[in-house]
Amino acid sequence: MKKSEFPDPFEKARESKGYGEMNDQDDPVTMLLRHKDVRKTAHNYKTFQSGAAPGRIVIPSEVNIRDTRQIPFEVDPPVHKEYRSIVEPWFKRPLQQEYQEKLMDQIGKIVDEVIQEDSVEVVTDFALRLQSRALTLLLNTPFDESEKWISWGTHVFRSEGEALDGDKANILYDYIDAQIDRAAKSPTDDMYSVLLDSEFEGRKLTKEEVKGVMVLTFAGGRDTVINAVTNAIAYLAENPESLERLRKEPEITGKTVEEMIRYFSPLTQMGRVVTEDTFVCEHAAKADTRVSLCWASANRDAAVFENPNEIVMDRKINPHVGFGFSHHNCLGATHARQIMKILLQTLAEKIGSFEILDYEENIEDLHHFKRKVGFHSINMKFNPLTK
Ligand code: HEM
Ligand code: EMZ
Repeated sequence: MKKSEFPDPFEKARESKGYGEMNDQDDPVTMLLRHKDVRKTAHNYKTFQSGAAPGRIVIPSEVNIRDTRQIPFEVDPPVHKEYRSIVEPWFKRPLQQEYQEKLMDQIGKIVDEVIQEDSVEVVTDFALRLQSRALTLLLNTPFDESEKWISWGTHVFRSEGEALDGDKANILYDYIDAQIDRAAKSPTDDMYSVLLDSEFEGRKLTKEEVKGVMVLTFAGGRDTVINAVTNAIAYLAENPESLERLRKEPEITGKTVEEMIRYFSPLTQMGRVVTEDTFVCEHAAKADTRVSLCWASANRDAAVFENPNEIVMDRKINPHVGFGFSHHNCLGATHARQIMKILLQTLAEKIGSFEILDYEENIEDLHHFKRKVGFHSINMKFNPLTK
């Protein structure tokens, strides 16, 4: 099997019964595996809520390491809409040309930094660096802050062994608290200051609410982006004809980005808490238990996608749910899409070929399902394009 191949562990369960089951810290999860059910359930916030105890809809559950409610992720309509409309314009800034030019500059520099090296560990030396530097644009904070974020490693809540790590989480919480205090004392035009000055139902957002938005911005856009970037590079390394195609047909880049998000599905699933006894796929789901919307499985559903296990770079119709579905759809998607688009274009422009030297896969253990989400590490060589 190719190193950039990501098998679908859900196929059998999806086709036979439509759901899977997993245990997570004694709080079991019924996983919805079909595209249709995932979309329907994402809509139905009354029966399947996000606004449960902070951390509970995340799998693995973060209830033991987090009290702060992430906003707007862990609230339901109608209040979700109020919060979302406050933050939405800020998250659309990546559409601005100036933002894209800065991102292009950052990504061009990172490629130039690694192109001469004998061996590059893509997760840490490329993807984490790129993600952290790009985040300074989204937050509108000084570039040098990225050095600190890089030192935190790929996941802000998990240590290298993948276990949830409360001490590590506290580093992020303390950092964000300090940044909020700083912005409250002397505001700038960064995201903290803009949020502190925002109006919610006729009052300013509280520090705790601002913290909720900021923790989400740091946590939600971290390993997802890192895996998307790393997996895309691994794919191009093993499929040089695809790199060549991006060079010749740059107009398909947007479609290729969507297809990579579908195929890699960097966020496997997200939970909801059941508010009343109900059924999912003819399976009883009791009040106060959890279901999950398994984006990764929905994205391989053969009822919706032809050749679901292949990357079709210019796939015409692509209703993937890699960025979620319905009102909670990913706010960071504009930023993530720009990163991926500029990355693919920059690689096509500068790189002739890649060599994969060695690697260690990152396999998520979902009890009955084992899912490859990316790499713990992957050493590669980037060879320049000679014209
Ligand atoms: C929500 C995936 C990058 C911030 C979501 C959801 C998914 C997702 C599936 C829906 C969650 C749900 O319904 O409960 C991804 C993927 C990414 C990515 C695959 C990268 C390839 C980012 C980035 C940021 C971000 C870069 C910000 C820095 C958010 C926020 C929400 C969200 C704030 C919550 C929106 C709401 O509740 O209204 N993301 N995400 N994400 N994501 Fe992302
Ligand atoms: C949460 C989540 C957000 C969670 C949209 O997804 O991403 C996860 O990686 C974090 O651990 O806290 O932010």
